[in-house]
Amino acid sequence: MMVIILRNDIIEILNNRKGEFISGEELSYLLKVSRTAIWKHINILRKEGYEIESVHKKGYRIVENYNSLLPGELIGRLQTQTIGRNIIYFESIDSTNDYCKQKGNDLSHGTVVISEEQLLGRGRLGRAWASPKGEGIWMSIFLKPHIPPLEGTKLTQIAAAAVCSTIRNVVGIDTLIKWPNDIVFNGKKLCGILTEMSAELNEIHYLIVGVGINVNTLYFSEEISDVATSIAVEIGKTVDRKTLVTNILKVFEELYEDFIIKGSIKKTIAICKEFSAILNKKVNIIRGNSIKEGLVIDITEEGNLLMLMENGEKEVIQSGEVSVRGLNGYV
Ligand code: BTX
Repeated sequence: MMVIILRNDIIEILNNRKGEFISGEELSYLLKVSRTAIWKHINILRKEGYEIESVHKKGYRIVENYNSLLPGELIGRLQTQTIGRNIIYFESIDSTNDYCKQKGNDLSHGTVVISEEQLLGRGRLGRAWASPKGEGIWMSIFLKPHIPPLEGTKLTQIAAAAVCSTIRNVVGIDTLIKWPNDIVFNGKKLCGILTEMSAELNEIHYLIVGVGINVNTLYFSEEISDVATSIAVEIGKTVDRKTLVTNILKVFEELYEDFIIKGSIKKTIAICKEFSAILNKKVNIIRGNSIKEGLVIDITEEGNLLMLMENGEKEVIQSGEVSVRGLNGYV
């Protein structure tokens, strides 16, 4: 652990004085370790993906890595207390949610696992989630909330509210939330959320909120090109993923604390309603082989859908196993 802290400190110093060379001697003085130790850790940081120049008699200088989500690039911009204060980064992994599951309680609350690509990214019900290298945000937030397991689905609503409002604020496009777990724009999917948990009947061991956002992807495979879009496709230019990640985590933490500490999900539900893609619309509710049509009349304080069904009866729909489709296509 100490060595990781030391490497984070090296990155912080180099980042704070970007463009400047800092001698090995100064780093060794500031961090109270030998120059050889500094040199050793600089080499490890390079292997992790940081671009650090070294020039004889001048020292070390970090090269801005605009395209990466390396922890050292994120930590300095984070404005959270706990969420994302520990970031585990991969260039490539099967699935960030699976990594969290494998590590389970070894991870600390608030840890964020992030990867440049996922080889086996997953959606709900065993569906695949395309996660091409460097093009999106593929991350999992690991949490240990003291709430009843049935309340766990509210974390999906919190994440959806955080992602949707952040994209609106940072990028300026009118994204909408397609209950329960997608963020859409122009009827296509920009982001999907997969919440999974390990729990007993009345206690959550841990909960994983997986968030996949298509940020700079320009081409989608044929299978998903009808349903998928990205921020870059929609606005015609690439977007800095770091700004998005750090802002999403900030809003997520605010809404999460409202829920866990103050016991209030009101703000989250208000966002989910304000930016809902399906409120006051007719949709099909698909559960296995059954399809039912109805009008969405509310999103309840519990985060469920209140529907007026074709037979005139009102029905509360919980997220779990249902898919929601617009009558003419995806939304
Ligand atoms: P979902 O089941 O609602 O959506 C999956 C469906 O979305 C697929 O069947 C396909 O049609 C479509 N799809 C696949 N890839 C994409 C994409 N990149 N963009 C838009 N549509 C797509 C949504 O599940 C939940 C996705 C969560 C992904 C995150 S990424 C980090 C974490 N790790 C992991 O393995 N999953 C989560």
